[in-house]
Amino acid sequence: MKTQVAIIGAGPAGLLLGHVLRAEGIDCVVIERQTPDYVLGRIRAGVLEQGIVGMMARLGLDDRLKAEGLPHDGFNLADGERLIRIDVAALTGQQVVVYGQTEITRDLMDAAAARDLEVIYGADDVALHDIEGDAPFVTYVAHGKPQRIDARFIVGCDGFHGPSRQAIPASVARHFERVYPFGWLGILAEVPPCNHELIYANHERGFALASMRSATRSRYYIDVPLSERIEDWSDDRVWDELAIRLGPEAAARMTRGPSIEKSIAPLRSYVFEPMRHGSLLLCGDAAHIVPPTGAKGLNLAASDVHYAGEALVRWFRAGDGDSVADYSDKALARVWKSERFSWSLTKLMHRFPDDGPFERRMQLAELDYIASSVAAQTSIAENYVGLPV
Ligand code: RFL
Ligand code: PHB
Repeated sequence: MKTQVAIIGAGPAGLLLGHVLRAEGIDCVVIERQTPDYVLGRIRAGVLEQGIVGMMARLGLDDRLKAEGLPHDGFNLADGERLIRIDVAALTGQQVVVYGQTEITRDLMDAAAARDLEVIYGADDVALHDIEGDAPFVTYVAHGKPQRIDARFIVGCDGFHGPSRQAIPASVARHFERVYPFGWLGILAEVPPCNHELIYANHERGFALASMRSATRSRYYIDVPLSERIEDWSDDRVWDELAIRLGPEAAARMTRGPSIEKSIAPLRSYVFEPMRHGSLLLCGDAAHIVPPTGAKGLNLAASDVHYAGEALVRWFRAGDGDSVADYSDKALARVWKSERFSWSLTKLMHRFPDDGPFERRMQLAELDYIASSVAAQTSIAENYVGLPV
């Protein structure tokens, strides 16, 4: 098979890029290892910046997002005693939208056939070849048979564990990484949220986040040591811990219920440079990971897709090679700022095993400063709604 752009991975980054390119009349094929149900079974992000909301609108794929997404004017930081509200709308003139990554992925998936976007699911042994030349190709195995797709560009949207990043030679690769000594235990339940806006809490006993998917579905997280096993966390134990960490006010309004999903995700900050090598571009988690504090991962994947889409459209329309050459620097400038925000909010809101009373006082002093300073709140708010693309 021959195409203009071969996209590896049908997560949100790969599907969004596929739609962006098809809307411009560029041929592309998306190659995914898993089945559609498996991809939709991964419960992840929940908070959308205006950037991805605008992209879905420009594609004409935002009917459900407009109907079901929950616009939020602010969110709260809690220090164990009080809620510090960050009035995002008043401070920036913008909102964020609470709408699950699963729903975005479903919207993109459902529209693929009608937009003539081909997505191949169940592709095994995906491998990239000749990425340094101008005729790269992808091989994979489908139903036991070897397959090959020739393309002008390959875009790796295959997440942190995919093969695309590995295809870039070690001689040009640079890795920047911080692994955190805890993970987030997440629980999804068919119960109304305890608060109409998100609460990120830093309690003596650790971090907690109250989030939601709808008026009847809640998403909560607590941080746990990496040594914890999910089997040791009954639903009751999770609810008890949430009630303590979120504080009495939220606990009084918290409705408990059986978990629909419960899992522990490790936290990591990671950046790979460069994000382009030869005819291969990387987008999303394939190139970088942020800890989920601040809700930047999916949004960063969308801004990469914006830059990559723009560069590829210029290349195919006008033969403009500079835009592809500049992709990595342009994307990385935004990536590093999101990395900084996610890392600083993670440091502010979590207890690290080596922290003593001094570090605790530093966190409380910073939270107190934020509570009293419009300048500090503005800085947090403008990062939370998303820096300009
Ligand atoms: P994905 O979603 O990992 O998709 C990659 C796709 O590539 C496929 N793949 C392959 N396909 C072919 N061949 C191979 N060999 C392949 N290997 C992998 C995979 O099957 C998959 O379908 O990456 P993408 O598209 O870059 O999207 C990134 C986002 O998923 C991620 O950044 C966010 O989920 C992060 N994140 C959050 N981001 C936000 O913006 N807001 C949030 O509120 C938020 N909350 C979160 C999060 C991530 C979390 N976890 C579990 C890490 C909360 C959590 C708990
Ligand atoms: C979520 O609802 O899953 C969520 C919300 C905010 C975050 C991370 C995850 O920072």
